[in-house]
Amino acid sequence: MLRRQFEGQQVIVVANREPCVHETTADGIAVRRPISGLVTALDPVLRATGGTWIAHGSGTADRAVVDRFDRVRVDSEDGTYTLRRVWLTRGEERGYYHGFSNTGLWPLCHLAFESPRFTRSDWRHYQAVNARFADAVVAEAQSSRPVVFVHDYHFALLPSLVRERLPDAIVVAFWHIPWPSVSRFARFSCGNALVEGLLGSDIVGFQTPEHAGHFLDCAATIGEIPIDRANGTVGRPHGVVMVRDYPISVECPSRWARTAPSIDECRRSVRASLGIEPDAPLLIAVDRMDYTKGIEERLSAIRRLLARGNATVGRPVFVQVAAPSRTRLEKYRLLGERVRAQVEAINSRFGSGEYQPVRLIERHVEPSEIFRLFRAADACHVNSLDDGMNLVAKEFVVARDDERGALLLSQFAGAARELSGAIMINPFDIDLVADGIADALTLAEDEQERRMRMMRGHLADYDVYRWAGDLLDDAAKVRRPPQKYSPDSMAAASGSW
Ligand code: ADQ
Repeated sequence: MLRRQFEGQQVIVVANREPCVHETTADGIAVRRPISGLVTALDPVLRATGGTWIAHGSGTADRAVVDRFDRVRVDSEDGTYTLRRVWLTRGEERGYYHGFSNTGLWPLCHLAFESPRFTRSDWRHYQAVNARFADAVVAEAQSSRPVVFVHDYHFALLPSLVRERLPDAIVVAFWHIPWPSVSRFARFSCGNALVEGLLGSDIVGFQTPEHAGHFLDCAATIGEIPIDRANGTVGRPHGVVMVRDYPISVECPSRWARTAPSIDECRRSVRASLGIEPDAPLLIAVDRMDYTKGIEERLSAIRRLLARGNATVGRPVFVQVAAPSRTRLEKYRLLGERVRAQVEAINSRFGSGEYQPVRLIERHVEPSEIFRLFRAADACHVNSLDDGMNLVAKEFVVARDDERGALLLSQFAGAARELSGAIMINPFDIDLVADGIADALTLAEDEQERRMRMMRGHLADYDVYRWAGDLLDDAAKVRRPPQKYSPDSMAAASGSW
């Protein structure tokens, strides 16, 4: 559908993270897939539509493989597209990425009780880098009306900057993380610039209706902007902007599940490689090492559970895969140190002989290996304190073609709206999380099957192609002569969507 829909139409994706990174190694240049929910979701979509992905060139060998236009092909059997790299100076990377985006906007948007920090210099870098990426979009555009798909909190200003220079472009912005309430958003004193920047789009997409509602509330505080809440539309000089939720998803069926060994083989080989008993109950967690993911809270709950000596759970093993993330930021380095110390403390208190209750795998793990872990586990635990969606929860469900296994899911992950077959927990209540882990590891087989079947049925209907299809399908309807705002045009536009 995507291929047909966009035949002859140029799709340009803008995202900070590139879909593949070239690194210099002792054996030459190696290609690495970065750890990012955004890349997981978007790469299969761009393979289907073709087009250009514009991203920050962050790998040590990225410059060595591009042509004179800073482009490199991304090839696979499912399709090819172009990666256009934008180079940032150390100062730009520090100010725009580590500073404004990850020390300011990330904690502003996630309710994980970390204070956001904004500085004027980071804000200037953010503005400058958004302008640099707008230059790249204009340079890559082959017509006056490309579809420009702008991703995430790194580029809130970009839609308006593109609109100024390519007024007829179809601009779709997708915000992968939560959008905060008006009162929280007010902590950033130049917030209106972000809202107005995003409103340069034709569509502004969020993960949940709640986030879309918060965004409309923030737009309403600017004044003089006509907003139709019932239809989720905002009138702007270039036309009517649609603001609504498009819950992101994963491939279903998944190529990784299709090519994985049988469940029995995964259970056997994973337990053997971890050196644990063949029938040990296994709980798996897969996260970026980020304070929003509730890793410390999970470890506290595991400690609580082990301290209770719950006989029904036997001798469980908890595998925490934690990919290093944003390690240049002290908050993230300190989190890693605390997590390591917590794991050591739990293992020395509750381990004995060969038995180590917690295994921490702190590195990049290939998707094929992650899927083996999912298939070997009795339960998967997503403990986010706040999360736009959380794809790990959905990956676990698509990995379980045996319709077994229990999902323990934070009520504060966007995925909780859809995956009603999960055991829901409040990650801030350590005792309840400990109860939830025990429940997940002892869930009756017929109940596992009932819940899994329900969630798998949902994901079969709402996979990542459906997400992109819905967004881009709505975008395709914008292929009309640019429409000026009037009360009538707003009603007409919302009716047709
Ligand atoms: P992220 O915060 O990056 O994404 P998430 O949705 O959980 O989070 O996706 C993480 C991805 O990285 C998954 O595909 C997972 O399998 C993979 N991954 C995690 N640890 C890994 C490791 N050690 N090695 C290799 N891969 C690993 C942001 C938002 C989310 C939103 C996504 C997509 O914060 O809320 O779901 O974007 O919109």
